Amino acid sequence: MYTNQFSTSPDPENTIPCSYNPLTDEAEAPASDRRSIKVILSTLLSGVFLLALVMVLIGDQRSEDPTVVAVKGDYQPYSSSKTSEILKPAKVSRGVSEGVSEKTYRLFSAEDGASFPWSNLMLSWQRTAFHFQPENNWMNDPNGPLYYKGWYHLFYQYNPDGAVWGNITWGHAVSKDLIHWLYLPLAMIPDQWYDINGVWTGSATQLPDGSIVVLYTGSTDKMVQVQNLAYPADPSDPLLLRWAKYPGNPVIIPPPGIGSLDFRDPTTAWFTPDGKWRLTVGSKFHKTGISLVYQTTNFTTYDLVDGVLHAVPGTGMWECVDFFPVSTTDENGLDTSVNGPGVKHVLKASLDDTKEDYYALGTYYVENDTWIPDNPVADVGIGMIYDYGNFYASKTFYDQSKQRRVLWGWIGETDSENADIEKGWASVQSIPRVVTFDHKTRSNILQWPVKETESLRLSSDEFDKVEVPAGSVVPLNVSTATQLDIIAEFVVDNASLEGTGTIEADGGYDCSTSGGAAGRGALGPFGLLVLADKSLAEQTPVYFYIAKDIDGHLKTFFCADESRSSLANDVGKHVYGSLVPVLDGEKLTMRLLVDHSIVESFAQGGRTVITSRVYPTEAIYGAARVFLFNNATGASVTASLKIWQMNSAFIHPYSNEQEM
Ligand code: DQQ
Repeated sequence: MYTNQFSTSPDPENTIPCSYNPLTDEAEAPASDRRSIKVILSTLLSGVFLLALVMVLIGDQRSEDPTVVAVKGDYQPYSSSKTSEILKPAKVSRGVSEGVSEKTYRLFSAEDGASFPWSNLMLSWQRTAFHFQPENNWMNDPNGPLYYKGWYHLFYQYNPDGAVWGNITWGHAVSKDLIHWLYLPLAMIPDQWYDINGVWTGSATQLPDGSIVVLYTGSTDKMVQVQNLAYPADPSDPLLLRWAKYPGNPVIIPPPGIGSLDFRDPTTAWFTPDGKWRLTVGSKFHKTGISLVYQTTNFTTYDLVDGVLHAVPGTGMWECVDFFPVSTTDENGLDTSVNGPGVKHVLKASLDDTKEDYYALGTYYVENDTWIPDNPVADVGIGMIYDYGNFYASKTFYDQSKQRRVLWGWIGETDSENADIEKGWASVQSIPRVVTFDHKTRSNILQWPVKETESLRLSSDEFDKVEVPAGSVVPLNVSTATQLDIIAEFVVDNASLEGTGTIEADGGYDCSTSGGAAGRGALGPFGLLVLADKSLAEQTPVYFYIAKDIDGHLKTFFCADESRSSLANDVGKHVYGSLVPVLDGEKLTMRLLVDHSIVESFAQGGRTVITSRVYPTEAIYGAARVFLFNNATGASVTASLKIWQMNSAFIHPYSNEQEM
């Protein structure tokens, strides 16, 4: 039976049964005092420690490389006087030698030539108005989201010292509605040997009596990844301002054969019929991504379950695994412990190698703690991605107050690190999205901005059945265009869809390799240009492309093209997207949330989602515009839209005097 009694002094009964082994002893640690995973896995895993050591060595060599700029705390702000200098390309790595995915995009600017002369005006415009971001400094993964005593809590990976990854603590904010936020004091800082190199990603579990436990990864004094337990120091405080770390930490250490740099990000726990809680931790053996399962009755002692929840060869390290049920019979979200008829389980892994959040739907077999994908061809890491744009390390939680499952993801930067330092912040969280099973396709999830987003809608403009002929751009007259919620519906004329004149062998279309919105096909691309200036020198197209095979079969793609999003030469510009299922009788629909430098785009009710991170230099403030476009050669399109101006969210520090 579960108990939630964590004493503040270590209880010998409840502490882990073996002492912590430092990194150098790891390879030789006798297995006798720990449970081993399946024999076959143990064999496969034995090489991982060596690999981890090699990674550490590579990391060390990097810091001696004269082309590497080691930036730790002492940052040189980007100054406009330097803008005309030819900057030598420089590499920098943050996180990799510590054993997490790369946390920097680029240090300086253009790889060839002068950096772009960013002005303060341009940089300040980039700050978002209704996405969550800290007041300043660096943020990455969302951590431990939960609803408690009337408040939504969001914790996040945060560097209180600067706008780059490092010194990772848990930032903390609360909200009544997932939109307006109050910044609270830091929840947990790296101050113990078992997390001194970082209070990394973790999850919260709410127990049936309403109490909360948090498990998070600590990077130890020896940079070993261990799992630690924390809990509210004062559970009567709805703001959960003070957190206690369990004195017996770490509660889980890397098992034999698992690399000490490859063991992180515990999930929310779920309760199983045998009276035990289970949770999973991401890892890898060689190039196979895996999720290990632990069971516990008290959250202080854990047993490694034989085997793995799931493994997919070739997918590399699995970070930030998330595992939760969805209902196949109704729209409600489900508590993490729910299983049985009418339930499928989503398994999501954030792929360290590609920085993408892959998921698949499948069945969880509690009797042997395995999860089997519905469609092995679209397994985790090789099939569907939550968001084809800039969105990583995501996490869901069950909102018991509204019976829904809510997803957050980290939207990172793709400008230069120097620009981030200059503007004083880096990264944003996505709009919280409700996740449901797609009852129509039955093969994917749907993501949709939480209903509360609509509370920010101000005035709106409606455009009914606007003709957008092949090869045209149509301006839409909206007052300002930097904070928008857009709903658009597109109808392609039937003659083009059915006619033989539009047949092309482009069934193998791919958003990323297609030449973007400028690449013309018979039936696409068509859609919206947002964050565009009057001359269209800057524009971010979000669009559909219908590909028609020689057999007349149609496939629809949903894409976003950043390649002309900025005149600056020192920002990332990608074309993202994927196939979007469109069922018989459905219209083509998209919803876009435009918030300064972020565009979150949802197609067909959230079947395919793309987040764009863009850095316009001209299409900012009052100069930003919206257009319809149709770059198809053989199809006329009619578009109907409703465009709301969006208010700014109230996101401020909490003060004690504040009325809560
Ligand atoms: N971020 C955390 C890790 C996690 C990674 C460190 C994913 O726990 O694996 O900041 O972005």
